[in-house]
Amino acid sequence: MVIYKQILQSKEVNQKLLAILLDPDKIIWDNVEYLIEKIKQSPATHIFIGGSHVQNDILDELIIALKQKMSLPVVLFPGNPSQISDQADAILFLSLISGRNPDYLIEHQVNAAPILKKTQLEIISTGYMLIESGGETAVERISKTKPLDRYNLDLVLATAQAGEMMGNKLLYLEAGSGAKNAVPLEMIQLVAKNIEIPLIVGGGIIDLQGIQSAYKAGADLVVIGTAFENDADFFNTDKK
Ligand code: 1GP
Repeated sequence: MVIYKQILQSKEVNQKLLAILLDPDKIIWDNVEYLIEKIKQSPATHIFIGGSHVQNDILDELIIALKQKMSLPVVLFPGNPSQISDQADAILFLSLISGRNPDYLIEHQVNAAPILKKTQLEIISTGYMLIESGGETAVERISKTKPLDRYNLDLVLATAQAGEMMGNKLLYLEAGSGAKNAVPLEMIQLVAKNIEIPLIVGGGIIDLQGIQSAYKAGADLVVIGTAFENDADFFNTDKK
């Protein structure tokens, strides 16, 4: 449990973590070297890899390219059980606990378990909570689940606590990739204060201020996908 241990240790000393989310389907292969350079110059501590329709061959190829050029841990963040690659270091073994679709609560996990058993991947069970963010997101569409009401803090907290009690090692508050509104800070604060396990926050964070605010509210790890996808200089504070 090397990667999870590192996350726990960082939390203990209040060292905040940052994951850049790469969607292999959106990668332009001619730009991979450039992208890797930009990731190396960024404050990222982890690479998350995932997407809605990722093909395995691309997945392997991308992770191999990343691993050749950098030492950041590569963590799979799969949309479905086909997105497993032995080339990665770990996988977020997600359970969509905000929803009530059994496929995303247990069915995909049952299908993935025998495949994962044959790999060396570190399995990190993660309670994944989709939060309403002002429009339909890909997670909502694909999982056919409703997000949690962003104003129903009691329900969000109860869900997070149930996720922790079920034995999840991480909790992920997700607004959805490209979300109009990120997870409310008040919600991050409430959940962070009331759970022991590390808290991941992502979706719709579009500036550096947004990252800092999420950290300040209690996020242990922030995920940035779209903003870096749109601008590889996103983390470069000297650019303006
Ligand atoms: C999506 O939380 C991640 O799963 C990242 O979202 O693409 O909006 O940064 P963005």
